[in-house]
Amino acid sequence: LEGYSLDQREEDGMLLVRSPSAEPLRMDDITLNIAITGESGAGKSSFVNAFRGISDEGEGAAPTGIVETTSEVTPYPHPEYRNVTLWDLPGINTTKFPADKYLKLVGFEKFDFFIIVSAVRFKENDVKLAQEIQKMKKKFYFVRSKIDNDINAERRKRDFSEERTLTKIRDDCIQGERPHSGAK
Ligand SMILES: Nc1nc2c(ncn2[C@@H]2O[C@H](COP(=O)(O)OP(=O)(O)O)[C@@H](O)[C@H]2O)c(=O)[nH]1
Ligand SMILES: [Mg+2]
Repeated sequence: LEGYSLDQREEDGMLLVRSPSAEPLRMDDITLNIAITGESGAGKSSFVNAFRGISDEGEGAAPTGIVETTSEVTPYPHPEYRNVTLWDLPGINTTKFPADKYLKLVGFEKFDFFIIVSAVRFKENDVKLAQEIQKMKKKFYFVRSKIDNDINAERRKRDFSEERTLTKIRDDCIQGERPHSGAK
């Protein structure tokens, strides 16, 4: 948001977005529907819970687990920003939701943008989905999950460096996002 400024109102902590010229825009007048997507087991539901600041066992938490737990599109309101809703989507590689029909089946129109979660790199299914999202003139962000597992696995190596491991993971994700790579 170039030229815009953010102000926090003292009385209630509400964020006000001030456009360069016009009246301030109240953050709670804008509804945001964020779709959380990715392969089954990637950590979508865990991400939803983390984003909402609740534990996986907390009241109203999105169910998480080692088997696919989400077969419906489920809304989770943000506890603080009432206008923000996170939508926990089904895994993209499940037979019930083949990649080419996925966006239609989940009702993509209602989402403002997508967050694609992956526990590895930006894989074939993610690339396909990202392309479909772009075709629908929507935006996506990529979130790499389970970094803690990778760090722990690498830690055993003699020349271990957390910094280097993180850089490697980051580069690998960026590489996967480029067209023609990874999308065989
Ligand atoms: N170590 C670790 N485990 C995670 C992370 N995110 C998710 N998991 C675990 O991975 C499994 C699948 O997560 P879930 O959120 O249910 O994946 P979903 O199928 O994409 O919704 C669960 O056992 C989670 O506890 C993470 O960042 N680190
Ligand atoms: Mg899930």
